[in-house]
Amino acid sequence: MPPAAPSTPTSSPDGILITVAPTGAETAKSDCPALPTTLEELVETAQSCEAAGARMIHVHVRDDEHRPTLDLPRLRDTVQALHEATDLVVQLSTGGSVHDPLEQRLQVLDAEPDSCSLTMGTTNFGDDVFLNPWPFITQLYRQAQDRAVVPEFELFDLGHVHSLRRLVDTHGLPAGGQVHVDLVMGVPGAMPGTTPALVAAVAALPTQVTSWSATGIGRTALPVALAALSMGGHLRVGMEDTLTLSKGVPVTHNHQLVDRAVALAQHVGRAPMTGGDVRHLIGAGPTDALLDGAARPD
Ligand code: KMH
Ligand code: ZN
Repeated sequence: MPPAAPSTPTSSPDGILITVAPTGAETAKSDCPALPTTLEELVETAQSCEAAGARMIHVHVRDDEHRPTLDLPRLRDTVQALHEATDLVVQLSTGGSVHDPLEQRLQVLDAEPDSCSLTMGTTNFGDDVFLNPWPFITQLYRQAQDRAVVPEFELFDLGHVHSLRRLVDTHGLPAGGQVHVDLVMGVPGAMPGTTPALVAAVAALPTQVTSWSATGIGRTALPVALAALSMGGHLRVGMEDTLTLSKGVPVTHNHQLVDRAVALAQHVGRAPMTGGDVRHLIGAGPTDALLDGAARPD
């Protein structure tokens, strides 16, 4: 099968990459029992979301008390379990929670994920500050290049878009040669989840960007998804970002958000990409399972 054409900021690809972010670090299990926080719940979620059309999973890990953790053995076990149970591209969060120290966030790559998130600047995050100083960004980026882990650049603000340009101009392309970004919109304190903000951010993307997705937090999830689809973007959905399907209707399983994204994409003639095409799109190498020819068919 030929590799998928990358979706540049101006093209409208036939396929869609749907990433699921099922857990996050900000919601308490006690407030939302449907949140997948155990390894068993996460694996079941990954399998259902893959069956629904997701091809990448953005992972935050929780401890036995359901609190966010960057414990390395737990991260390793999670990556391994997800690779064994699915063909999803496994992306570990290096953002962690707003309370995680930078040193621990730098160790995430030791768990050998396919991909890692990499936020391109500090941002206000509700009442908190999500800290991403430039030396941290560059150290994490160089590490990802050295270890052939494909970064997904998380852009919460227009300034982050310009920082990405600075990073790639200074330090070159990521492993795999592709530049995939996710525009995270609607965080209180960062760029709003609106069509004009998305248009401005996409217009400012550096030329090195080969694909982009968008995520709307909370009630901006649907407007951002519709705007992104109309502009040829890919989508990230999941309970990390939104806990309701509509006003007063809670999400009870992440696959509902994937189902909705697939249905919306179908309206504009776009079907979920194959796992192989997604790996070409973002420059991620095949998993061991794919190399062995042991993977499930796309
Ligand atoms: N939990 C947020 C503070 C990421 O995963 O890289 C950061 C976040 C971004 O979720
Ligand atoms: Zn995250």
